[in-house]
This record gives sequence, structure tokens and C-alpha cells, in this order.
Amino acid sequence: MTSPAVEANADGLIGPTHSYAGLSPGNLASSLNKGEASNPRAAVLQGLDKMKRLADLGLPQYVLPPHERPNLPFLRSLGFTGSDAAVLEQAWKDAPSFAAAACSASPMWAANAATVTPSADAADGRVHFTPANLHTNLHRSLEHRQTKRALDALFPDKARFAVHDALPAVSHLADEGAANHVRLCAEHGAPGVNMLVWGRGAFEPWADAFPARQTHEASQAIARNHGAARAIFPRQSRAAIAGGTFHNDVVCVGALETLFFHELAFEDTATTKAAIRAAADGLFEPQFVEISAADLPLADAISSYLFNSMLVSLPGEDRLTLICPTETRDNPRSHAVAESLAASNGPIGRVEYVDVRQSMRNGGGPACLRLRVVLTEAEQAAANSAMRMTEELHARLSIWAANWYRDALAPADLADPALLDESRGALDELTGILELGGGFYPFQREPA
Ligand code: SUG
Repeated sequence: MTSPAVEANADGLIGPTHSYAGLSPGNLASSLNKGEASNPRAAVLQGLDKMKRLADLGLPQYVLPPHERPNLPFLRSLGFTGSDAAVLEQAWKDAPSFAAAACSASPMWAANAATVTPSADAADGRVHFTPANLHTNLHRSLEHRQTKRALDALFPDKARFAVHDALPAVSHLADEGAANHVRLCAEHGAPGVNMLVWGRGAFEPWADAFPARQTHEASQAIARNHGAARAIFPRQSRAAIAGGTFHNDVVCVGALETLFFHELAFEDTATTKAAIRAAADGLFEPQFVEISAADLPLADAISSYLFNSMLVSLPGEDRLTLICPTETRDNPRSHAVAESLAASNGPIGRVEYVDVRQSMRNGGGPACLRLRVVLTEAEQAAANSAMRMTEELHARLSIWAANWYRDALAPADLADPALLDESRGALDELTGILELGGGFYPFQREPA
């Protein structure tokens, strides 16, 4: 039986240490912009405006709080001791790469927070989440415990929500979360097809220049743990990874019956389509919108992030809306593809653009910033309402950000102990605003 449900979004609120540290090999924007000064205040406001835009369009929108950065517990675990300022100073002197990793605001990219299975597809009828271990990159591997805490705060009702631990943090089970998951269905509350896309096998030798961040076995383990029905496991194309496609969501996005993707997204497109059709048999007819490399070379797809868009079904509209980054509009080829979609009679009826430039310069487009969570009305009612974006929360967080966030951050500023104090001050206030509960952040807890 189908229960009415919507696809809600939970976006990562961008943290006060947002910076360009070149931490992600294979993510071309991250490498290209290494060492540039950032603007954390503009970044968080861009993210907040995107959240409000989606809420205004009628989709439930939630806020996932930033993590504590610089990550002092991580630096202390490496043997740095003394006052917080002394730890920071020594770490930057003796282990600058670890210090940089400890400062990254990367939890903003909530598409990598977890893989989600809606209750309509889960064997036990609950919504399942597995925080991604993000094993491939040091800075991102520091996220999953706090991510679990945030998901527990947002979805506290254990009768309706199951928040698992991340998979064991080993290369064999490297997992990047929902960035490699696409769900297709007739309507959100109906049974869906779960595509879990992977880049390499757990025991496959991998000597390519850029890492494959998701293993087949990690995807399979998540589907098993969630009791996910109709799970299929297409392989990401090696050529796409070599070209800078560090997650499948850089070249592919889906919603309802529609899969919108680049010709080079999958290792074997024909087999992938056949697997989707077979899994969808009797439920819905999949619609494939495939863009050829002749119309849009892979390099343009990656630099403009056409596919890292949010493909959403808006209340009262028959066709889907594609919410692209402004970089898509600025790239003539991507812009032409986007506009021709809207002009056609296909499943995508409208294209809109959002400015998330601060995040884009680290390889994070509109789709990277959000975790999709299909929720029934009862599940929405069971979520933490203080974390739901409203007109009031948007206003309050905009003022909060203006009070706490810097409007310029050079790489050397990450070592400034005053930034640690500002960051903790901001997070302490946020804990109250979002009703996250006592001891949500490590700095709020008694030392062990
Ligand atoms: O994991 N960038 C992120 C971007 C994640 C985008 N997410 C999705 N495609 N879903 C990453 O590569 C760069 C940080 C730096 O270089 O400072 C970074 O972590």
C-alpha cells in the first residue's frame, strides 16, 4: 500500500572554517582552488538561502549542524597536548596536513552524510540511515560519528527511524553515502528501485590516478543492513572517475521515474538500464534522459555541474524542476542542454539556478549540499521540528551567521586560536537554536 510521502531535504549548514585546502584528490575544483581565500559568511548565507528557496517551493527542509572544527579531539588523539592554543600551534608546525584536515568544514556536503532507505523500501518499515565512513579522504573520515549524532537529533524516534553506525572504516568498505545512491519510483511513498553505484571492488587492485571512493561491497552491505528492496548495483565508469567524477552525483541525478545522466556515467549503460527496467517491472516505466558526450563533453559536465542539480517534484506541478548551480548557466554548452530540456516535452519542465559558489569552488554543488529523505506525514511529525527550516529560522540563522562568521579566511587564519573560540561560540549558540541537546559537541562534554 502506498502512503503519501514527500522527498524532504536535510542540508549541511556550512561551518565557520569553510576553506579551500585542496584536500580531495580527484575532485578537480578542490585541487584547483587550493590556497585561495574563502568567505565563510557568504558561504553559509548562500546555503541558508538555498534551504529557504526549497522550503518556499513547498518541500520540507531540515538543517544539519556543522561539526566542531578545528577538530581538537582528533589533534589530541595524535599526541598533541597542552592548552587548545598549544595543540593548534604544535599541530600546524609538526603536522600541517593533519591540521588542515582537522579544520575542514566538509560536513556541509550532506549528500555524503549517509545513505537513506525510505520506509516504503525497508523490510521493517522504518527509515534507515547509514552514516558514510568517508574512508578515502582523511578530512572526511572524521565526520561519521558526529553525523550519527546529528541524525539521531533530527530523527529521534527509534520506532520510526534506524540510524546505524558507519561501516567499518577500511578501504574494502569505503562508502560515500547518498552521493552514490539514486532512488526511482512512481511516487515517493510507493516502492522504489534503489540504485547503489560503486567504483571498485573491495579486493580489486586500483592504480588509477584518482581514487574510486565507493566499493561494491560497501553498497551491498548497506542494502543488506537496511533491508532495502529492489537494490541494484551499477558500476560507475572508470573513464568518469579518471575525468574527475569523484561521486556518481556529479554525472547523474534521478527523481520519480526519471534518470538524468551523462553518457559516460556508467561502465555499461545498456546493462544499467536493463537492470533498472527489470527492478521497476510492474511498478513504473523508467524514463531515461541521457546526455551524449557530443552534446556535453564530460569536462563541461564536471566544471559546470549540470548533473549535480536537485531534480525535484514540486507540489501541484506535473513535470520535474531541475535546480542547477549558476555555473551551469555560465557554461554555454551546459546552459544549452538545460534550456533544451525545459523546452522539450520530456519529464523535466523547468530549470532554476541557485548561487552556491563558495561551495562549488570545493566541488560541492546544490545536490552535494543536501541529503534526500523521503518522509511520510507521520515521519515528518516525528522529526525534530526545531531543525526544520522556516521563515523565522532562516532569519535567525542569518543573523547568527553574520554575528559569528568571518567574511574572509586565508589558509594561515586556520591556525588562529581566535577562530577556534569563534567557532565554538557559534556552535554553542546553535545548539540552543536547533535544540540539539546537552553535550552535542565534544567541547560541550566533560573530558573523558
Ligand atoms: O568530498 N570536497 C568534497 C566535495 C563533496 C561533494 N559532494 C558530492 N558530490 N556529493 C569532497 O571531495 C574539498 C575540501 C578542500 O579541499 O578543502 C572537499 O572535501
